[in-house]
Amino acid sequence: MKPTFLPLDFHWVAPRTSERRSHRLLKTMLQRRTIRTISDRPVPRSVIKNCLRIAGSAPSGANMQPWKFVVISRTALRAKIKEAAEKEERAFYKNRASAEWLQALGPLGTDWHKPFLVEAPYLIVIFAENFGVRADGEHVKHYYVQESVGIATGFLIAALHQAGLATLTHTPSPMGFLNKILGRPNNERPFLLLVVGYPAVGTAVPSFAVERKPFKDIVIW
Ligand code: IYR
Repeated sequence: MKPTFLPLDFHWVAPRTSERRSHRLLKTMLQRRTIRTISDRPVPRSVIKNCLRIAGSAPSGANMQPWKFVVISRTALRAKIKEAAEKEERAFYKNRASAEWLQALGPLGTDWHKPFLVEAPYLIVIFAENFGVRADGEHVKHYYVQESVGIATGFLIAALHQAGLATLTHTPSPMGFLNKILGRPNNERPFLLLVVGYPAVGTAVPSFAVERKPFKDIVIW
């Protein structure tokens, strides 16, 4: 297909303004924490919608946008997901995880209980489309699926945080049960389960995870 182009709508920002904005954003983003106790306080649907639009604006390989976001607020569905996730997690903590892995998780204080799956007002399951399926059933190749969906998920987490919500990136393993419960086709693979809401009263976070690596350890300039 012959490329066609549109003029870019770029919003120029003075260097001083860039500095100010990046600093403000840094302060906001450094306050983001993964939490594991989430209240049932309702979240405006419109906020979730706007954040999903932000996620869907992420760059992707050949602009294939190989993602699907399944938003779950229905209690019965959340209960089913909790039951299935806890079944996998029980096996994970009991048998599947290596001693080394369990040791790495020690400071997080996690176990197989996942009450947040029914307590949080929203679960968002992010699916990666390994390939696309056209209306006529033809398959469409997707490129850099992991990278693209990872970027979109990063956008989503950052957007929800800036909108004043808290998240938990939950990865029950394996996650195949999500296709079944949510009726998703086999070109879609569960990528991540994002739990969204407000922190429950008294939420605490593991002290070790507050630490971020020093700049010099993460950047080679
Ligand atoms: N999926 C399990 C275990 C787990 C694994 C990692 I890596 C974490 O950073 C946190 C938890 C669970 O959700 O408990």
